[in-house]
Amino acid sequence: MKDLSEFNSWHSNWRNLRVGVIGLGVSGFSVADTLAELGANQLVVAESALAEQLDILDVLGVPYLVGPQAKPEDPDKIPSELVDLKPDVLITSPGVRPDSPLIRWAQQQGIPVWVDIDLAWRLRDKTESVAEWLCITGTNGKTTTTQLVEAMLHHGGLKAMACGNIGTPILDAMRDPEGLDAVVVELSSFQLHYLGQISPHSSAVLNVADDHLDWHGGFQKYAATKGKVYQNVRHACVYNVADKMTELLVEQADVQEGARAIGFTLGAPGRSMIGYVEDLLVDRAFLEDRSMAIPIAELSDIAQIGVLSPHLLANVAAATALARAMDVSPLAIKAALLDFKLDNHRIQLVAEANQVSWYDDSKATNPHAAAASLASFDSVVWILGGLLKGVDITPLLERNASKLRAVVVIGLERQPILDALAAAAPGVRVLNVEQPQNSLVMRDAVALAAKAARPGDTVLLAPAAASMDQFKDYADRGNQFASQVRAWIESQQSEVEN
Ligand code: UMA
Repeated sequence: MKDLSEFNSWHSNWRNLRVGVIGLGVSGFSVADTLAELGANQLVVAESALAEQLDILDVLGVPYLVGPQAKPEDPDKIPSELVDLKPDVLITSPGVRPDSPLIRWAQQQGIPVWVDIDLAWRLRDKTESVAEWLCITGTNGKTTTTQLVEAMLHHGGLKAMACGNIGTPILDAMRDPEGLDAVVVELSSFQLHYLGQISPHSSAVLNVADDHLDWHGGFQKYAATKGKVYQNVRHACVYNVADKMTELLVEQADVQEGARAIGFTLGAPGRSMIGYVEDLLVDRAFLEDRSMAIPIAELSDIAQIGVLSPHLLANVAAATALARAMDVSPLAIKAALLDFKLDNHRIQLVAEANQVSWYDDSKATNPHAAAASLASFDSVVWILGGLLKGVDITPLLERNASKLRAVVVIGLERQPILDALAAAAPGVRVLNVEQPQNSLVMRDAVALAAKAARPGDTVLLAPAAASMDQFKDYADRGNQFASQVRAWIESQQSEVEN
C-alpha cells in the first residue's frame, strides 16, 4: 500500500497517486476536476451523472464509468476497470452508504476511503495564505449557522467562504486563486463518517437528535460521528449547554493544547459561554475579565432575521462563539446580524389571511427541527409526514399535542404516523390527504388545513420528515406549499368578491 502521508500538500507529486472517485454529483465532480488539475491517475465510477459533467470530463481527459454497472450488487462484482486501476485510495461522495459493495470492497482490500473534505485538507496550502477552518455540524441549524459565521467574518474584514454540505464543495474554496482567511465548513454526518484527520481552528456541534439512524446504524454511532468534528481542534470547541451530548462529545475529543470548550445557551451564560441576559446577546467567553460580559446585540436586532424561535437564537449564539474565536469584534457581529437574511423554507412567513398565518418550514426534515418550529407558535394546524428515516415521532407528538388544532398528514409512509398520532395525541383531529400523488398532495393539504384553522392559528408546514417520496426536495415541497397557499387565499378572495 502506498504511504498516503506523502500526499499532504497541493505541491505533492499527485501524478504518483491512483484514485477511484466514487459518485459524480456536486462533490464527486469537484474531486475529479481537482485531481485532473493535479495530474493524478483517476477513474470516476458513478451510478448516474449529468451529461454536461461528462462532457467536461471528456475535455479534461478524465476516464469514467457511469451506469448501473458502476453500482455493483456485491463486493465480488466490482467493475474490472476499477480493479485494474489498483487504486491507492477511493474518494467517495458522501451520499454513498458505508455498507455499499464498493466501500466494503475497499475495506476488504485495505484501500483507504476519503471524502472531498480529506482531499481539501491536504490541499489547503495551494495559496500562500492558508485559510483557517471553522467546522459546523449538528442535526439542525447547520446551514443557517454556517451562513451566519460567514457573514460575521465578512463584517469583521476577513475573506471567508461558506462551503461543504451547504452546497459549495470545499474544493472550490481551496482552489480560490487569491486564497482565503477562513473557510466555514458545514459538515454532514455522512461526510464526518468518512473523514480522517483534520485540525480545525474551531468547531461546533449545534445539537444531536435522531436523524439518519438507518444510515449510521443507531443513535450512538450517529452521535460519535458528529463528535469527530472536535478532534484536534486548536482554539474553541463550541457546544450547546442545553444538549448534554454535545458537551460529552467535547469531553471525549482529543483536542490540541490550549483549545477551550465554549458553551452557548439561551439562558444567562456562565463563564466561557455566550448567551442571553434579558434582551441582550452577551459574550462571557472571549474577554480578559470573565466576571464581566460584553454585550453583542439586542433581541430586536436579531428579530429582523425572522421569528425569534429558540433555534434561531441558538444558531446566533453558536455563530457568535465561532466568530469571537476568530477575534471578530462585537460591533462587526451586530452589523452582520442587522444585515442577515435567512434562506427560504426556514420558518418563512408565506401569507396571512383571515387572522391565520401560514409558515413554510419545509427544511424541518426531522422531528428535532419540527420541535423547534412548533415551539415558536401557540396554536397550530400542522402539516406533517414524508420519509421518516427510521426515526420515531411519538415523543414529538406527546410534547406538542396540547397546541395542535389539527394535523394534516402527507407522505407515502403514513401508517407509522397515524399509529403514533392515535397513541400519543388521541384527542387531536387528524386529516389525511387521500390522494398522495405528487401534483395534488399539497393542494389538498392546504385545503384541509384551511378548513381546520381558526382565527389566531398558525398553519405550519414542518413535516419532521424528508420530502423525496412526494417531492423533488425540501425546497420543492416548500415552494408547492407557498404557491398552493397563495392560490387558496386568492380563490377565497374572489369568492367573496363574487
Ligand atoms: N452515487 C453512486 N452510488 C451510490 C450513491 C450515489 O454512484 O451508492 C452517485 C450518484 O449517482 C451521483 C452522486 O453519487 O453521481 C451523488 O453523490 P451524493 O449523493 O453524495 O451528492 P453530491 O451531489 O455529491 O452532494 C453532496 C452532499 N449530498 C449528500 O451528502 C447526500 C450535499 O449535501 C453537499 O451539498 C455536496 O456534497 C457538496 O459538499 C446535500 C444533502 O442533502 C445538501 N446533505 C444531507 C443533509 O443535509 O441532510 C446530508
